Amino acid sequence: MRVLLISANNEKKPYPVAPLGLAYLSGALIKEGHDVRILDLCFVENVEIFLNTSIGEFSPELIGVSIRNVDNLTYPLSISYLPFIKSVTDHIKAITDAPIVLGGSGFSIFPNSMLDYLGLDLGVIGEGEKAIKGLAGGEGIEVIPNLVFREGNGFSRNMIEPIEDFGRPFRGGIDNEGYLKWGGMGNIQTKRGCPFNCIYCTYPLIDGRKVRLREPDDIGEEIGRMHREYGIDHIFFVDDIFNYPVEHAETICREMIRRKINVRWTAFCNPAFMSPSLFTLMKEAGCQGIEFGTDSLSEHVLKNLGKSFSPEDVVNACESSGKAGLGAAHYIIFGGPGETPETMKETFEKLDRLDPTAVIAMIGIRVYPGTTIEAMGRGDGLLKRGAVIDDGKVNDLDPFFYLSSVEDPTHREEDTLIEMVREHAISRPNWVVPGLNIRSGGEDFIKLRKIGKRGPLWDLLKGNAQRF
Ligand code: B12
Ligand code: SF4
Repeated sequence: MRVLLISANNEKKPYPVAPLGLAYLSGALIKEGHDVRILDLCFVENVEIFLNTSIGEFSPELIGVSIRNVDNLTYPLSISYLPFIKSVTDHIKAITDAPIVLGGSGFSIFPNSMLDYLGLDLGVIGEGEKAIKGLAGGEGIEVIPNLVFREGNGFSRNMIEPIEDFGRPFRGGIDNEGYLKWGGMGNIQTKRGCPFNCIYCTYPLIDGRKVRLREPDDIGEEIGRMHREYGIDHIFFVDDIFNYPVEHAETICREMIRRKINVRWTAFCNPAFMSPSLFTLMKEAGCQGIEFGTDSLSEHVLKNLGKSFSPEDVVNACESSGKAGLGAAHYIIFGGPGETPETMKETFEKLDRLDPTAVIAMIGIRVYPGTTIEAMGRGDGLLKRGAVIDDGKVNDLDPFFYLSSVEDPTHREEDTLIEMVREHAISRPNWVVPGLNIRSGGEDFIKLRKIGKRGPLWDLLKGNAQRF
């Protein structure tokens, strides 16, 4: 069957991200003998003309649309990507009768609301390989795993089946050169699933709770090929947590060292699972810097967020990365349950002492359906609305943020927290606050990309803050 896979993501910050999910689907479909093409809208200027020409030439029998980002998770500067995505699916509907199936991480968080908003009938929740093969192979809708479809006035969902062997992505349909040119990093996955229960997180809902590991040898082979075949010399490990289980991460590093793979790389790590040998191995294997999902340095707030580590774990991880010669960026969330001026000051002071390469501070927590914080936020009346989607309804597609009332007699409740973050961040060159537009972009950002600076820009922050 002729299957057209469309990536509807055109966000280029912090850098453009190649549609790895579609590369996985392509790999699975090609193996079954299907004729597959990827249409990536990331660098396209006139989307309608591009869709007309590509759909006209290929005459697809099935169209899959990948929805990665729904909004930018940022408050108060909240952006929704949905109006653009709707313009894409509306146009596809207008020019072809081929069935359309939605999928992707963004779609999987809100399947029913998204199908309603886009006026479509069929989608896949979570991992898409089995489902897309089933649809392309003509299997009946009721037996295909992970499917959600319109039935009567509502939707039906089939069982979610975790995939044990998720195969290899086929990258030949992606404009790898374009991504490199615009500063992107090649993306690679070493596992799927996260077993933890942080109260706001969607990752276990998207990837499942069961951790499934890939063979380190296979990962080394894939990185080698990405480098040889496409010149990819910067990569991002897209795993929810790269260093869990820690032995797996260590073996991957050893494999990269053994193969003498010359790429620079970055990954999300959990401060609790860093071993002394992992820091050294990561450095030797080409790691440029670690992104820690630190969230807070207050014991009280970390506990309320359901985190699996303590402030001491963060301090140790940060100090050890420095000693190993690795950069470290800490993602911090202000305004979670139990946040007060005192817990904020505790986080500020500890971060000042640690002085990491970068601190990326978010204000408020984007509330997603199916997470623990959703129920808490509605109960506490602490939800603030971000970007407004103009569809005449308020539902979970509208970005809502949990923001604790941090009280202070001289400010309005909401302003206190924002002002405290602004005052602290503005004078610290290693702080980025996307929600307040503090060092999160600018002209120099674009210039650096144009002259070929790849990978994260946070590693340039120290000593260069005036550029951002
Ligand atoms: C790694 C990651 C990043 C890295 C990417 C690095 C890189 N070079 O790739 C970085 C840190 C740069 C990043 C940035 C952002 N990210 Co991010 N990121 C992730 C993460 C953890 C993994 C994504 C991934 O690659 N997964 C692996 C691939 C193989 O899986 P997949 O794409 O989901 O595809 C599978 C299925 O979804 C499905 N599928 C996919 N497409 C389709 C299509 C069809 C038709 C079908 C049937 C199935 C299907 O099948 C695939 C194979 O099983 C996810 C969370 C998560 N666990 O998914 C968030 C996530 C995708 N990010 C998110 C967001 C919002 C962002 C940012 C906008 C944040 C910001 N303000 O900067 C930016 C946008 C960047 C951009 N240019 O688009 C959100 C998106 C949802 C939402 N809330 O809008 C997620 C889901 C996190 C969340 N909070 O819930 N991100
Ligand atoms: S925040 Fe990290 S550890 Fe917690 S559930 Fe999400 S992916 Fe897992």
